[in-house]
Amino acid sequence: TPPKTPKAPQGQERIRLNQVGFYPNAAKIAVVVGDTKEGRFLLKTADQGKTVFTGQLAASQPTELSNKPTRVADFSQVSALGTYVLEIPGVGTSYPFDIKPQVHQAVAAAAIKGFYFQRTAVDLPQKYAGKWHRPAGHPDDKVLVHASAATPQRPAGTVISAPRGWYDAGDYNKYIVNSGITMGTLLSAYEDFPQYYKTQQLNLPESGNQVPDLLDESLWNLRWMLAMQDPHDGGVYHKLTNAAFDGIIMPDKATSVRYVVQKGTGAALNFAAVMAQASRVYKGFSKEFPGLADSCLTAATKAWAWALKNPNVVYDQESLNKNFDPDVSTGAYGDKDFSDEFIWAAAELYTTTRQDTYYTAVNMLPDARMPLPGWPQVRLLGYYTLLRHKDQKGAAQKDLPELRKRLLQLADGMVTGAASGAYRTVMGRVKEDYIWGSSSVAANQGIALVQAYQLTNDKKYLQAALSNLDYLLGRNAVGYSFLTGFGEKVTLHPHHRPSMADAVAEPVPGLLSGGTNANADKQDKCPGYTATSPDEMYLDSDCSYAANEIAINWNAPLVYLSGALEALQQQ
Ligand code: 9MR
Repeated sequence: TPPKTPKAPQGQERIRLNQVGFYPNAAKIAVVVGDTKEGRFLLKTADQGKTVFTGQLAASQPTELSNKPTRVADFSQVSALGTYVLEIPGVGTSYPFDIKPQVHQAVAAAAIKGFYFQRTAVDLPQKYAGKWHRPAGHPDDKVLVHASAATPQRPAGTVISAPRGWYDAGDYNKYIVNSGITMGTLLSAYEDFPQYYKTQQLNLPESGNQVPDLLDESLWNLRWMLAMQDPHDGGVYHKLTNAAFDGIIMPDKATSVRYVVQKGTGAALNFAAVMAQASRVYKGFSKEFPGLADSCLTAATKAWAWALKNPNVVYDQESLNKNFDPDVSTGAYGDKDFSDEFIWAAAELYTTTRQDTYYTAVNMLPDARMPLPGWPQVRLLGYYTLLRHKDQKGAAQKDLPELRKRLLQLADGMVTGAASGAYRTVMGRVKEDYIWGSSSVAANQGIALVQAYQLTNDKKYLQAALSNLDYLLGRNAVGYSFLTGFGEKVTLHPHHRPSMADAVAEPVPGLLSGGTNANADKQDKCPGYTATSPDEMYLDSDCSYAANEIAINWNAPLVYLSGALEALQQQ
């Protein structure tokens, strides 16, 4: 039974900080929530309690959404390496944290390894998966074409094979739209920081080949995506799914019939964008993967052609269920506006092929908005790609100054916000940030800031990006680190079937909880929410699927943000 009255956070719970730690030469901030006297704070070594620094708590404004008093402990000037705690007389002592170079190296690695744990169709042996080893689930080598996807060449009930790929989230289905932004983000991490990823070691089965582990892992999903295209017409199935969600069982115990369902414009364009980018990226590894880059490009152009012919095929699960059997009740990812998917796919195809026709086929700058990326909104993925390849001659050149200006405006707004917010983070000052999967909002804001840094070399953007990694690892209104395996007050009970059904106490590591969600209590109705404001609507319970699920499109921007900060910190 849930507690009736919310317990006021005590002692160390009131001290909000990145529970992993800080780079020696970067900002180091903790925020104390609740009434606190002005006064000293002490930085002490964690093992011996030796005081290495004394500072004054600074007055700050109340938290934006819950109106709680705060004070700030800024110990940025400390750069001596070590493991420390922060002691605040009258409040308590913080969780321990490190000050050291490469302090987020393990975070960056675990965030990608998290994808390995989501692999379908393969055993995860102990050698790579440690105590979370498990037998293969969902081989997906005998998948039925659902009635909604029937064609003369592939009538309903046709058996196709589409193995591999990652489980989308806490459920066991595979969705093309959500794989789109996920793969785009991971491949972009590689395109922006190839040197960093060439040295990263993840202990994957493929580790040791000549390919960066990030690209080995991404290939697991890329190969599945390729199988989701109907070779007869170039269209792409929206998802590969059960009719209904599996129960809370291990993958190998989940053996319901699997379907590919209706083709759609969203799936085709996400697919085209990913395949075009993958063609560019994997071309560098044609010795290891002969023919792959060409296959990807062919697949991309076919999906693009399908989308031009079918520019507005929405995936509408309700009407699908009215017209076809069996009913499908799994995740919908039912976007209705494809203008941004057209922009993204055009940008990737143009960049890979250097053909202007892709660029000029689409209204690339329909308005001045710069919407933060999320699964239904991928416009900025296209803009990032155009700016990343800004030296490429062609039709985009005339627009680049404008795109650069807009991106820097977006980033400048974030920098200003971080400086003035109660938690000194970009994330979380307005309730609109606390959507389903808000952790990905924080991470995607961070990516926008890293892009701005790449264009300008201005460190203020990097600092603001780092503030959002601090948010994800504990400096937030609920004081949680949302990354399983990292921190002391950390997500322990994600809505994630393997973590719930296995016999291991700890959840699978390296998975990012969706995090605080203003409407989670109404959406999942899990008992136990005590929040009175949007920034506090989080519950570390495995029934809170609206605030505590994990998902590939949330892990991917964490991969990018943590990897980028690590890569750039080393420079
Ligand atoms: O991330 C999705 C979020 O934006 C939607 O509001 C929500 C409800 O439709 O669905 C989320 O995606 C879920 C998907 O539908 C099924 N797999 C789990 C995903 C994360 O919760």
